Amino acid sequence: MKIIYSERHRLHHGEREMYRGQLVPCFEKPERAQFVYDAVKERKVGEILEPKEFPVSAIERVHAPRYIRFLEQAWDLWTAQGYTNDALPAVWSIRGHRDDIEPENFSGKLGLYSYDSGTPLMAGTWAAVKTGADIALTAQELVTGGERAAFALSRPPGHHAGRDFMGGYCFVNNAAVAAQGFRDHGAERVVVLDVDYHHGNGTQSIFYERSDVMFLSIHGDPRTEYPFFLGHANEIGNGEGVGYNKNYPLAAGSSNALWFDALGDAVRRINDYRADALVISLGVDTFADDPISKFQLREPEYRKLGAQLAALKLPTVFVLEGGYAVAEIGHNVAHVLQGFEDAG
Ligand code: OKP
Ligand code: ZN
Repeated sequence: MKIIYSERHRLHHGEREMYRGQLVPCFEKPERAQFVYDAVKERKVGEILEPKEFPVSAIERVHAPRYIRFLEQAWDLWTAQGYTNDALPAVWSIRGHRDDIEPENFSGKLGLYSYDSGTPLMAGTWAAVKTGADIALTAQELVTGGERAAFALSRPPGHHAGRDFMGGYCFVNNAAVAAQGFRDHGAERVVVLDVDYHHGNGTQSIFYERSDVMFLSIHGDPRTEYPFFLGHANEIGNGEGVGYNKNYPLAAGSSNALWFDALGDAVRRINDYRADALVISLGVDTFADDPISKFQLREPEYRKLGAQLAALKLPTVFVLEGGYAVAEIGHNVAHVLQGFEDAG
């Protein structure tokens, strides 16, 4: 399959995130994409291409223009106050407070458009994030054009980013951008399947009221796992979207047997939906040795995942999400992609 990659992800390199009351080194770091690049190259998973550039309007198909304006301008607004360190929010809008008036104060703006203090923003964030969306759109365009599959090797990840919010290391929802790209280029029904350890709260919220993009997610139960406030089994969609959202929250520490039961059910639903295209939010923080997650997948499971996705026989875009066991992340991703390719 074609692999889309750019060095520009390096422009985003957060120093510290708030974790358990302390600022700790960021888990989401440039080495992640480097290791994935090295592994797919060494294993000859496919030809590696640079992304094309797309207009910001393609991103605004799933994100609020005022939020995107904020991301574009954030670093300039922050440095205009004399700061040179990464920006991190410390105040947020909560239930019953206003979200319709963007504060003039930068901390107020940042709080309006975010929901955690683990997602630092710096000088190169927007450039890296824009390139990530271009990578997802390039992958989608190739697959729309007839490629069986493509891998969007982008970072930072995207599945926690909603229509107008950042969080969970995510700014622009690359998987949602790709799914919407499929819709805008002829696909009538698109599926986003999220296999990252964490619930794809951003993706779910973007498509929650829609039946043309079905969202399914297998993840650590939000009762104990990040992002805590979304991802329960009784979230089935709203309005037009009722029946087109499916969550598989699994207890932290769940067995691989349980994980594949969920995947089997997801595969059945995707088949029944008769989708025209498939987007996989491919996080490999489901890995047994991941430092911040608690599932137990390893190489055989990653290959089996790839094979079961191939059996759906759909035009497929893989988008990189999480995975923090940095030394192994590349091989884990490559095992999924090779499992997919080997299954034909
Ligand atoms: C992003 B993705 C560890 C605590 C959790 C946020 C996790 C975001 C995961 N610092 N912080 O889904 O892999
Ligand atoms: Zn994750």
